[in-house]
Amino acid sequence: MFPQSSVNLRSISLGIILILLSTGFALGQREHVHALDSGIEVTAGDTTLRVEALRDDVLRITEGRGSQMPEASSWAVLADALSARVHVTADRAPTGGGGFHTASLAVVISPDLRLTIRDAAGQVLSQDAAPIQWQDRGFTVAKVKMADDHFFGLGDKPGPLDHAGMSFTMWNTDNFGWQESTDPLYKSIPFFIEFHGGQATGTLLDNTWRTNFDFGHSKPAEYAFGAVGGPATYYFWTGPDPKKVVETYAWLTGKTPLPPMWSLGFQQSRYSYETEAQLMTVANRLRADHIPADALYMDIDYQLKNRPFTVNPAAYPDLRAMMAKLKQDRFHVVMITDLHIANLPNAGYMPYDTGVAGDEFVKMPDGSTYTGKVWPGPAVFPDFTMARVRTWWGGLYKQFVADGASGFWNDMNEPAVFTYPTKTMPDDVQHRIDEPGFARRTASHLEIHNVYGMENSRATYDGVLALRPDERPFVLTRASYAGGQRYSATWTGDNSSTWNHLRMTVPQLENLGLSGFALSGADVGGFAGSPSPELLTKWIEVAAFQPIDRDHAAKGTRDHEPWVDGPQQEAIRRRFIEERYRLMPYLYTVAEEMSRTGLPMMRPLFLEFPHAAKDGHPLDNDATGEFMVGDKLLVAASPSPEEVAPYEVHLPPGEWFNWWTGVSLGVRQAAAARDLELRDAASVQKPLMVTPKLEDLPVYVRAGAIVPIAPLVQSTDDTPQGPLTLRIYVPANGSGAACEGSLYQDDGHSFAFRAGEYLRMRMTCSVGQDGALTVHFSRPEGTFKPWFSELRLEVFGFAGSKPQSSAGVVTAVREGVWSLTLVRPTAETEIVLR
Ligand code: NBV
Repeated sequence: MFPQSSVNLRSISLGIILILLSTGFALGQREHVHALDSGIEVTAGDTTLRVEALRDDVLRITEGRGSQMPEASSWAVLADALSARVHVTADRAPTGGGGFHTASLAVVISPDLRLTIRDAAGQVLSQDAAPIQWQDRGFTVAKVKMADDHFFGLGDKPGPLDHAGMSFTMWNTDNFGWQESTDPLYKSIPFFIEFHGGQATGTLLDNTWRTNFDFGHSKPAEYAFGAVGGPATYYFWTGPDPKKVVETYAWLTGKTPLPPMWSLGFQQSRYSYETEAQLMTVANRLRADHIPADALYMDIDYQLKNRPFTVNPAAYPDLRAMMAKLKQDRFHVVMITDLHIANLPNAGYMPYDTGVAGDEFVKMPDGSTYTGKVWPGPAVFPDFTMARVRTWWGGLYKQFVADGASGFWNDMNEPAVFTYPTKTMPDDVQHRIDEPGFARRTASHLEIHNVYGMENSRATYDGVLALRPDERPFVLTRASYAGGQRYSATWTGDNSSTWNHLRMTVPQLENLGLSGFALSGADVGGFAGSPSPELLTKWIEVAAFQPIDRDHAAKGTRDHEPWVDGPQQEAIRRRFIEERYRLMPYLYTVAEEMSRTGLPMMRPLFLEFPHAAKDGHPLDNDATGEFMVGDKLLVAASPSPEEVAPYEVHLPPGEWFNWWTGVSLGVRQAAAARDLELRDAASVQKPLMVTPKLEDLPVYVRAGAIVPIAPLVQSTDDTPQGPLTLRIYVPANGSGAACEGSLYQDDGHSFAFRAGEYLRMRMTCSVGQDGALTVHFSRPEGTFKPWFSELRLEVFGFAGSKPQSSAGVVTAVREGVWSLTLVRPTAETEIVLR
């Protein structure tokens, strides 16, 4: 299977010495090869390259200069993954260097330390274009790039979904009013997916310093990544299925925990609802106008002089009483808590006083506490890379948690600093590290900057969890690093109220989802500027299908709430928010899958359909406004939402139903190659043409899908009245056709699900030779008793006329759609319609 022959580890030393003598000298350098039980280490010149197999399909690659190899520590990679190793089989490298293989990968290191990685079939997955280049304290790793290589991931980078031909920097930056070409932004997620011909690999450059990525921008036939300092350590793995790549990234860096269900509801925010009266007016209007909503946000103006963890009593006189009222009205309140603690000695300001007493703040090299100007004026900054500082920070939430706040919002944690020219702390600020796997030491801000925000959100998550151990915390962070999804949801920061920003939400949230941040949103309506009525309406429509649906606006902009612009606009907006709530059983089921597998809720098409196009290109490159919600729904927003001309909708091969009408579009073929000539050929599928309308958003559902929906509620805290509906989309291809779906439910807020208090139902259906439709329910899992006692099946695409069932009365909903209501199955059950 592999090109190299396998040999006993011990017997290769003589061969290697001979090879060393012949090739090492020829290259003017001497190599040393050490076969390791789980990999190999080769030294040539002043560089050592070590490749270790953590799993058959996952490699850890480290390069060191001189005798120094970086410490095996990580802020991103979980301890279990970090210490995982599998045994490998050493291979003789005929021209020197060395190699090994596992069941899925073969590694060859050339005498000059170029690394080549192949899959089990011998296909090259990754090949160094040159040996590592060391520069000053930094390095660059360059790989061979193929013309049809596509690149995804890298967190919140704006611009097209596919990063091919572009280059990026990672340095967490507060970029108010960022645009499509702005780089860097708030987060550093140095992970990317390389995709070609339907197959994918993953690479995580686990380096917290300023890093850079170049996907054929400077050299079309190379892609490269590097850093200005820190370890040359990266992980490489194969899918080859792109979903598997994302799941393996989650194995390395962790998953988004199951969020409280309310955080999937509609969220209303503004910078700022300045008084309790204002906030209550918004809450009351949402209810009076029957716009479903779950969360309200309190931005910085609730505080006294912008001091974190204070409340301005003139603005919010009785927080606890207000929260209690809102809770009764089924609202959850999220409070902002910035990390810059006002530098306020002798003023009775608790966060400062306890922080100084406990030595919690970062310092300058001379030992003085670092002070920078932010919202409260001069401020000091917690040293979040120390466990005990995070515990202290977490304790600051005690009062707000006791008052009844449901979630917390960590803003400005790049960290943003106003006065310093770099808009952040000086490079030489000292951070103390106290973290398993790391030597206890101080590190400069250059090393810690990119993880500072993640450690802030970690402190918040852990702190709130400790204060309320039975509730799932909800934390929203602006800055983060790889792995930050373990602690927090995120949003895309200060976007703008423009059509282009609405369009950009799709690729940006998709890339965030691929990069672990499966629970992400963009400010609905745009933060900076004021959206036109039409822009706000369209944005509310699209965001109704995105993971976090939060309407937010900057100071000084016009109102953004769904009711502004009059009843016609409001009616459209309400209809889409209502659809989100009807879909909540599906969304929550998808969220649970996310928490278990790491797969994002919002997915690019290539993740579900890697082989959709004949030439292997990702379908998303043709269909830039389209995204999947879970694996069943496809939302086809306009790729240029400001235009009135019809746009192309590219559906992946197979049969699709219109979600709104339930009508099948028929079976579609594999998509065209990007080549226009081929595209016009009769054998390939032409895209659908859709004429945009303000009140419509095309949504399609895959044939074979079973999608659970619920009766409308105004808050996820409400109990839906009536049966849960399962929409069943029977494929047209007759007998043997199958469908499947599942439903996950639990109490929506606690950890009781871990003790088995959940409900999981799996459903399948099939069409028999006689045309009968059998719906099969496997035995429900878990002990949770859901709100519904009845199930309503709604069957689309069933060919039979006037079907009947022994399970109950089948009625026509409308032409071609049948319904049947039955008692919720508590054991394995089969229902037949014929
Ligand atoms: O806290 C105020 C804002 C907040 O509304 C926004 O969402 C953050 O991204 N914050 C930035 C600070 C001021 C921005 C101008």
